[in-house]
Amino acid sequence: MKKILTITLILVLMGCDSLKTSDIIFNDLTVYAPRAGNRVTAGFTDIINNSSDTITINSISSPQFNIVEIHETIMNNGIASMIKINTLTIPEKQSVSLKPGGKHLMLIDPVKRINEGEEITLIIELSSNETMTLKTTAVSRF
Ligand SMILES: [Cu+2]
Repeated sequence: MKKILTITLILVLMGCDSLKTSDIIFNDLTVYAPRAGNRVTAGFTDIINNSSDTITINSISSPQFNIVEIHETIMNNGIASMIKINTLTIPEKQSVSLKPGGKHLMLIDPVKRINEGEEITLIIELSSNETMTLKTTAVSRF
């Protein structure tokens, strides 16, 4: 009996490790090319967690930007300001939208001038130690 319990426990632990990143979808990933003379730009996406595990994004980085942060827009007496979020959690079978006026990606300090159509890579690090690499092309704000 003890042996069966042990085997069951191992299977459960393996189950936790077998998060399939293919179950995590970044829909409509949009990154804007920074405006001329501007060293900050924004990115938006809908993150869909189709897995049966809660996922947490611990960090996001990009070879094209020195700093990538997740921000949330908050209203204070009618004035919008942004705060940095350190981690972003998406419960199982749920989604989180990064959209204008809400949570968003803030891409700061590009390593070189980024023009419309240039490839942007985002490296997503999950708390499960898995890494996802996303690619999109910078679009114009106008
Ligand atoms: Cu921001």
